[in-house]
Amino acid sequence: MSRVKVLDAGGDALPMFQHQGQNYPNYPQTDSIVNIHKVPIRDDDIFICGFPKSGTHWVWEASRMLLAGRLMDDTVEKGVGMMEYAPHDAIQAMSSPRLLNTHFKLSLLPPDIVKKRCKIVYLLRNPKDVAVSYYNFILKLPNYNYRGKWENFMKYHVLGKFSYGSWFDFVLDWEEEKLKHPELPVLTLHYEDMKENNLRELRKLDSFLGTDRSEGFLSALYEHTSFTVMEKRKAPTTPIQGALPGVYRKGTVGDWKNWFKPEQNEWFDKYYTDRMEGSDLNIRFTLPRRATMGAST
Ligand code: PPS
Repeated sequence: MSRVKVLDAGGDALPMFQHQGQNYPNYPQTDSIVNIHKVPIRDDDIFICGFPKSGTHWVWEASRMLLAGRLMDDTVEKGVGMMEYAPHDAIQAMSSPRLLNTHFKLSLLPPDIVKKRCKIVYLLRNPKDVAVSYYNFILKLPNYNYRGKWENFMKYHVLGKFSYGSWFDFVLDWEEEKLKHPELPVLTLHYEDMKENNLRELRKLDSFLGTDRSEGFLSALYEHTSFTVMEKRKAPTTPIQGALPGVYRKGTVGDWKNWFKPEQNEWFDKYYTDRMEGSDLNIRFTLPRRATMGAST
């Protein structure tokens, strides 16, 4: 394990932490990455899992309010329960039921999650928007000083050279693990479905978590977790309060069209077809026009 500089295709460096052949973010303390598989798991732990930039903040926010049964106005972010980031003694000190989150593959997480059949909310988002979101996020990270160009970032990101590796390896690993463990309670949510009709998706989340909130509460939650409200509410107030810059960026489906040049798109589509052959995942890269009724704005 070591701190490394990973170069993009144009030679611009990204600082990362390397562990067991995989790159991770360059967090100030990295014990939580190295020891993630050792976190003691409780029967009633709830997990939100997804590749970075799949909507984790959004779903974490909705889930914690469903569990609490009230809307919250604080600037607390999901980092408090992020297994590879938060100090593990802090995670140990959390009261039950704990709402934990991670960008790790299931196969690298504590085996007790599967043994104890913990509830998992699994998030998916189309990998073109994920790449765009990740690139813009990294550009804004103050300690990264990354100035690389999109065209030098995209392919390397897709090929898995940067933090958390490849979206393809991640989703295929999860698909395989879910098939291996059909007994696991997993709710799969797609970012695109949430953008299309988040009230519908919140109802699914409510039912999965067993929180059984009223329609009135769900409508209020829908407003309270809309992009515009969250972006405003979570604005950084001090260097340690609120969201990291760039977390709440655009919150749309299809922004990739503003970034992918035709030849990049062609390369990507071919790569996607090759890698996803045999996968049953249905990923939507765009939404039909006017398909965003009930969507968060
Ligand atoms: S992280 O840092 O990996 O945990 O990021 P993550 O939270 O998974 O994903 C960040 C993207 O989610 C968008 N986002 C939202 N979209 C719609 N509605 C709400 N409320 C919302 N909250 C966050 C956020 O803007 C990032 O996407 P982009 O495309 O960059 O805007």
